[in-house]
Amino acid sequence: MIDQISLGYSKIMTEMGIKNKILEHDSLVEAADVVAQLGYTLNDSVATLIMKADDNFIAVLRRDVTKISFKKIKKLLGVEMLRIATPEEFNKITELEIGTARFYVPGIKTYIDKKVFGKKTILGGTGSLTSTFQCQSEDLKKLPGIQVVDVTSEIEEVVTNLKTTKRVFSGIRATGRLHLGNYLGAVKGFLELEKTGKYETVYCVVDIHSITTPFKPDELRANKREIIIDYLAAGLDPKKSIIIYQSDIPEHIELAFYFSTVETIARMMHLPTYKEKVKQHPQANTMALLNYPILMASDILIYKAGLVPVGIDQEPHLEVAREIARKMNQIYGTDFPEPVRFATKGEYIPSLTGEGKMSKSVENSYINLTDNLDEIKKKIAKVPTDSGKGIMGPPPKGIDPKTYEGKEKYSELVGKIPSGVAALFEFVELFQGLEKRKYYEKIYITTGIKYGQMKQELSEAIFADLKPFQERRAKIAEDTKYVDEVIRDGAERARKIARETVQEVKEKMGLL
Ligand code: AQP
Repeated sequence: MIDQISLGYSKIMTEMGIKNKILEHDSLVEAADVVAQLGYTLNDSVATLIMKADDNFIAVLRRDVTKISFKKIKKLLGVEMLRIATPEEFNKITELEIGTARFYVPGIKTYIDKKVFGKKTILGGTGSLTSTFQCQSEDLKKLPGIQVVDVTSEIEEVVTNLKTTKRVFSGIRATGRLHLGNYLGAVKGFLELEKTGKYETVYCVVDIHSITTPFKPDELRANKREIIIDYLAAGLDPKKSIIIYQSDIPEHIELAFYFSTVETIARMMHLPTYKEKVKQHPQANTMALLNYPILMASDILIYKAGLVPVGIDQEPHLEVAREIARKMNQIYGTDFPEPVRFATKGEYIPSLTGEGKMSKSVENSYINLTDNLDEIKKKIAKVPTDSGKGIMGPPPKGIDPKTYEGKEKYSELVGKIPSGVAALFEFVELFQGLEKRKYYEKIYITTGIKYGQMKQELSEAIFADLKPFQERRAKIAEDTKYVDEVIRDGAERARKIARETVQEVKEKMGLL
């Protein structure tokens, strides 16, 4: 049950015009634990820092993934001294426990870093350890006397990791053919990082992960090879990247078992990804499925990889990998990095059904990389839309629709576009550019939109992007010797690294 502290705060914020939701969870202090349990990431949460600037206290709201710049705040306020408030000072100012600071701190001036508005929906403290506040970031501008400022540097985690990390790891399950979500959310990141030439990149077909949900052996055997061919056709260079099957390096499973000694069953059971898969396959709630995130941590950490190009859906698993790295380092003195996600522009590709993400195992949700123009057209044609009649009619002549207010504001109407249409607009942005998306949004809201023409053009744009991939793929698939050699060579190179890590862990854990 939501406690009175959170309810009271929610009421005050509602009265200020800030619509909100209170999300319940276990009693937790660390933001990382809260977001993981709620199925979000640190990218979604905003911290309120209470700081002392010369003689005054101030509140600074910043995204949890950004780093505060003391220099910028000092310059902005024209102060000499700036520091984080002590726990006693924090309690006195907020009358709250550490770890529960709210967005609204009466009595002191509040500065909101502009990156807070980079996320539409954000999470923050409620004053209670058992609940979290959720609202639209734009609404925070309604807080009394706030000032929007630019006081943080780049996204902290990625920047520090990019500087220190030497290796990159990622993998894809062999549960079907690759789709646009896998390509834009993951493979594009593989390529980007390979191209930098700065890292040793290890890209895997995680075939053991494929047996954590129901599977057919013959299909798995065929699918895993197809994904290696997809990797090569997408442009991965086996001279630069190590390309492997997970099951060729059994050390992944060995290390996962050692890692399982530092994670609890309760933690694994709370993961949103686990709950989703159990819902999808209630008959297959297996130990293997529960262990999925531990094996994923092992896949990454066995190569001591600090950067992981994956879609945003994998963030809760990365949180587990970071946790395991921290615990192993603390308990056994290992030196695992805390891996972070390398995000691409297509970190979340919506399903063609308009509900949730594009997914191999969700019928009618995906476009495969191998689909021809006809197949793409048929799939895009099925994306659910509405009448497209236009909501507020054209603005009076000479008036920009963005500043024109009919019954409702233009900006608010953009947020209300139905999910199928919004998914189409997302694809338009990715394959035809942002300007085209803005144009479609504008006519959708004003004069009305003709979906037939739009879907035709979009299908052609998607196919134009996939065609060179498909041509390369056909050639590579014929060259069985080459594909076999890539897999053999990858396994040899990967095992050398994996054996070293397992040896080190065994020694540190007292097994050797
Ligand atoms: N819709 C998506 N948008 C962006 N990235 C996505 N990824 C998957 N779907 C999207 C990313 O693709 C990589 C490989 O995913 P996976 O094969 O490990 O498993 P998955 O995430 O479970 O992919 P599917 O298609 O949803 O498979 P099934 O249906 O078998 O579960 C990951 O980096 C993932 O983020």
